Amino acid sequence: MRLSRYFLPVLRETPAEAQIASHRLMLRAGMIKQAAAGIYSWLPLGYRVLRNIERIVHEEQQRAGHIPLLMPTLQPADLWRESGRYDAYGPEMLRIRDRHDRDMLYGPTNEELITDIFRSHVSSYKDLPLTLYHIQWKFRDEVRPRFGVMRGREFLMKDGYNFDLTREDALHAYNRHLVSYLRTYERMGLQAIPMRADSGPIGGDDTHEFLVLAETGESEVFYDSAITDLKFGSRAIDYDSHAECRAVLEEFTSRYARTDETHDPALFEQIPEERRRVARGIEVGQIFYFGTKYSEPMGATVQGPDGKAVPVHMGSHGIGVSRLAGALIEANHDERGIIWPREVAPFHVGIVNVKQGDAAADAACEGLEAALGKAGLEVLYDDREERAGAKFATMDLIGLPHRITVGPRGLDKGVVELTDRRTGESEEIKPELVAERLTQG
Ligand code: P5A
Repeated sequence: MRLSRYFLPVLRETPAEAQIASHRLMLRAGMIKQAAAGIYSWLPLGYRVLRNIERIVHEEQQRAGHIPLLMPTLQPADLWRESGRYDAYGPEMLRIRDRHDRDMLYGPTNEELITDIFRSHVSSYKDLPLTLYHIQWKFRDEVRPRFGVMRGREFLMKDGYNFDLTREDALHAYNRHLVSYLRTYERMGLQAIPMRADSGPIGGDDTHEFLVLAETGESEVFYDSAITDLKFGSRAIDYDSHAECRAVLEEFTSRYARTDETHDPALFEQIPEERRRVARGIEVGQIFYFGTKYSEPMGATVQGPDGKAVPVHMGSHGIGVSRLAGALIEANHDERGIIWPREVAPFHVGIVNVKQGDAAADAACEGLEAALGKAGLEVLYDDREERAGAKFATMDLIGLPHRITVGPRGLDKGVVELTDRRTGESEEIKPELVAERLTQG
């Protein structure tokens, strides 16, 4: 992509309304634009990041055997009357009436809609287990939308729903989600710690929130510091194995880690003092087991092996896809801007031509752009008639993992400069070796 032909509305000034780094940087880097309180347009650079987050979420969901579908954002109120949540949900729900005076709502979550799909089409235990998920916009009329996409009113969520014959199978689905979430966040370069939490309006007994530690997080958390040493890594796991998934759950939730809603000071004090931590965290996901809370009132039953109809056991599982864009920046930035982990970066590498219009520099940049593209890398080439300093500042701000600086002085020696955004380290390298270097490992 040539920057001169792209749409990257970078802001020079720090926007006054932004209180935290990620919000500030997303606005300054031209990733988002507020449309109304808590409602954002995703500009091209931000949209690329959002798509990358979605891609990882889709891949990891499907690796765990979950099936994608797409449900609408608007839902009929009647389904929520069946579950009893229509009145219970309160003012966070955006209620709409259509021209025929039918009560509708913009979905804050989809337990009712998916249960309706299930009961219409599944009637035998032989079709279980089943987990369906989608990535779709939600609306919650939050009292205090803030921090940009972190607490939006309209926000993108991955929400999945499992249907199982028995409580034991549904708990396996819960454990399987815990494992797949650990993998998902780690792939994005984030450590998200599962913490025992409160189930709120979704309901149920068992629930864990996944929190990314950050000073600007909205939740207060209490944990044993030993938990931060746990790494899921890329270990192979059989998602169908109850024992393997349970073992991971036990490994990652044996130590004390709780949000303020479930914090138990007496238990906390049993941890050696030097390991006790009180900190803040960003909630990037939550998993629930709620048994027959929806299936019973809504009549989502299957015929069991003995021929009797039984309500299915369910759970739901959410990842804050749009919030993750903010959380990733909170965890990865410095005073000059964003530092994207490679897997979610909007482009892998930026090319800065320090002397636009110089025949040799232009030709070298174009050659690099073509070679890197051919090697499967996504390239942003800053070909604007701009001062080198301004180009460097833009690259630092938008945080691409690698920068290649091309100028006549280097080219005279047959080299360009390759800079790592995170470490700031630079090396001189022959242009023809760059693609190989960046695709190794
Ligand atoms: C699980 C999926 C649910 O809604 N029903 C379907 C369950 N869970 S949840 O915890 O309420 O939301 C899941 C994740 O969505 C993100 N999130 C938000 N992101 C941005 N702005 C908001 N206002 C917002 N509210 C929730 C969080 O990451 C949360 O963990």
